[in-house]
Amino acid sequence: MKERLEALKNDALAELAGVNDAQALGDIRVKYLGKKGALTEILRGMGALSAEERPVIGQVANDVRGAIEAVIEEKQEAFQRAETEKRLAKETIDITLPGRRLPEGGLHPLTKVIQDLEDIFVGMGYQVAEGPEVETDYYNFEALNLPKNHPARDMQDSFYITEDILMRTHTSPVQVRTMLAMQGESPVKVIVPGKVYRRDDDDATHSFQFHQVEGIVVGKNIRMSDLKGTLLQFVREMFGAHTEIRLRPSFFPFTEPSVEVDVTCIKCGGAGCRLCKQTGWIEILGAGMVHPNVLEMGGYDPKEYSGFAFGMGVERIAMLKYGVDDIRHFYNSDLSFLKQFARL
Ligand code: FA5
Repeated sequence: MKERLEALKNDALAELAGVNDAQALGDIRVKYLGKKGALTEILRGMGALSAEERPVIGQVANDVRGAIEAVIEEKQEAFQRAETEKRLAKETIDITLPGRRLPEGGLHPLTKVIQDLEDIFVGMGYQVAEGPEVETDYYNFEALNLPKNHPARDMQDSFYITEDILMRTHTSPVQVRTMLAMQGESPVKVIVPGKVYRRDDDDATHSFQFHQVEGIVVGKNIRMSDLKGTLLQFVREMFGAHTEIRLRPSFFPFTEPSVEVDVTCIKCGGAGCRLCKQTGWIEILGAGMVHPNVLEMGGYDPKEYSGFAFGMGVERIAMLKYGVDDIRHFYNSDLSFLKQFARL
């Protein structure tokens, strides 16, 4: 039996010497040491041995198993090492190559302008609020002193969802919403950025969906000069310290008096150019003193409180600030356009 075991060992080692892949190694392990392998087969005959012989043969069998296993293990490690080396050689990184720039995102110019606007007004003590884009006829028009069939409704044609629900045409509905939320507390000092919708021309300066920022201040002794000072401060922070403003009389049903506000032309500084149609001024927003009816609908007694409000088109501000000549650039998702703003 001892000879058979020695012979098995020699066979196994001879076979192992010629092996050069992991698969063949596994096969040899099964063939010689597996449950149905050659070694088990021989050891089945142990029962026939005498009590003295059994431990001796047992020892030999263990030695044979140990010797075969040692070679298998050694070979396995060698295969693994070779495999790792092959992989490392394949994955070698040339650290002398220049780095590859990862694609870098940036904020959309309209987002940037809205953030700038918020920073400026928060710096003046305003809070930032929001309102629904799907609005009731009441807040969008009636609470703003625009009863049904009022001719001024024609200035803001809208997309209706039902007779009484529409996509808001401006951010002004948040004026009364804000006043009601403040429940008579003062001062109210809020700006409201957001999307608005109009059935309007689709051209270089008009879109059916655009952004506005509304501002509303209500308190005691709020005057037109406060509105003017606030807007002057705003345009100087937005467009530069030398910017001037001009207030022209206008009409909005929800403010009285109402004004259109112009800034000195960003391009020519007021001298006159094509952008400002040789006037030196560019209109940027509508504003005025909150109409007494609107104050009342917001729960503020117009005999005690007064206020101002303004509403500007964000696209208009962005076009002026960045010299963009067509509003549609903002919506086309053209990366070569948008990338210019990524690092501003
Ligand atoms: C209003 O929407 C008033 N709610 C503003 C207001 C608020 C007045 C508070 C008084 C007090 P107007 O319709 O003029 O006003 O629009 C304001 C700005 O939105 C315009 O100056 C313009 O910059 C922008 N705007 C208007 N229509 C469009 C459009 N179709 N596409 C892009 N921007 C537009």
